[in-house]
Amino acid sequence: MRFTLLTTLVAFTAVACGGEKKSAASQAEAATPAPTAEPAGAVVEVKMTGNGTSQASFEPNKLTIKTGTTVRFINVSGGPHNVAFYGDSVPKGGADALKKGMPNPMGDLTGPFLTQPNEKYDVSFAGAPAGVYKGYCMPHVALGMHITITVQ
Ligand SMILES: [Cu+2]
Repeated sequence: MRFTLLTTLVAFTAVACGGEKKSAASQAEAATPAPTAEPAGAVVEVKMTGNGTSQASFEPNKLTIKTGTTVRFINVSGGPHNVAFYGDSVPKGGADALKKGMPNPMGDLTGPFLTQPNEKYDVSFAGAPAGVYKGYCMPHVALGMHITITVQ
């Protein structure tokens, strides 16, 4: 005996759940402007340059600083530029220090794009453990726009 069991019971249960309401108030916090006060410690300037097509670099692209120094990145030419650090390159505790020292991040250890001429971005190395911090510029990483910061 053969039984042909035909159970094509397709149940489309369209459950309309309208219970997720997100408050718009939480988005207002992101618009807080960065403080313009000068940093307390030493400031070292790094220029971000480029010709808009084939060349882009940090100048200098290697520097040695002391813990507590602020590195000021300046958009000189060929922007937009930014500075981001490789999380797996920094010494232990370095990522936590950078998270505090990098205002308005776009992502993990990733500074915002600088689009205006002479726009500046300060990265504070306050509390940063000694070691080597390797960074790059997101728009120009393919052009080799890297930086190595050694904290002593
Ligand atoms: Cu760049």
